[in-house]
Amino acid sequence: MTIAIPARPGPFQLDPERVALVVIDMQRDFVELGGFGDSLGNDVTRLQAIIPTVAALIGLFREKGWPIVHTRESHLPDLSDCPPAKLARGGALRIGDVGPMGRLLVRGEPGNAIVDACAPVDGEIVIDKPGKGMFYATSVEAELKNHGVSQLVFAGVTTEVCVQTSMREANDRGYECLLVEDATESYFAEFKAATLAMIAAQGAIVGWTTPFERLREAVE
Ligand code: C5J
Repeated sequence: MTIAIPARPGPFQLDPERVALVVIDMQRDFVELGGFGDSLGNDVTRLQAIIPTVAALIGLFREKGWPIVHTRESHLPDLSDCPPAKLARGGALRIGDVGPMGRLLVRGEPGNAIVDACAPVDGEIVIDKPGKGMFYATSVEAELKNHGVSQLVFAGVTTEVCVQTSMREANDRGYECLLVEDATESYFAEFKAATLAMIAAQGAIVGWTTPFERLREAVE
C-alpha cells in the first residue's frame, strides 16, 4: 500500500516496498572550511545548516528499515577517472591539490569523508562517483535493482549540481523522484529556488518536492 506524501506539484505516492533514500555528497570537501567548495570561494555555512535535517531524514529511513544510498564525489588518487576538462577548472586549488583536509576530492582523503552526523552505517550502500550524476561510471543502478527499488527520495548537496544531475539521470531511467526541500542546499539561494521550481514544474517533469516534516508526518 502506498503512502500519499503532500508534495509539489501534487501528492507523491510513496511505496514502502520500493523506496530508497539517496544522500548526495554530504562530504567534508563540500561542507567544511578548507574543502573543495571553500576553495572555490563558496560560503560553506549555508550547507552546514542542513546537516541536522539530513541526519533526521537518514534516521527516519533507518527506523523504517528502508534502503539508504550515500554518494561521494571522488576521484582515484592518480586522477585517471577525472577528465582533463574537469581537472582544468577550479579556484585557488584544483582537484587533487593538497588542502588542509588532504587532497581535494580524492578517495580516502580526510576531506572526502561524509560528515559524522550523516555517515553511513554497515549495510548501507556507498557509491563513489567521478561525475556529478550518481549513475555515471558507478554500480548504483545494479545496487538499486538488487533491492527492488523504483522510487528515490533525494537529499544532499549541492541542489543544482550533483543533486539535480542525479535526479535527472534517475528520472530518465524510470525512477519516481522526491526531493526533500530542507535536506538539500546550494551555495547560491537563487539556484536552489530555481532548481526546486524547475523539478516540480510541468506536472513533475523531473520529480516532486516536499519539506522533511511533511514526509515524516505522512510516513509515521
Ligand atoms: C559540486 C556537488 N557542486 N556535489 N558537487 O561540485 O554538487
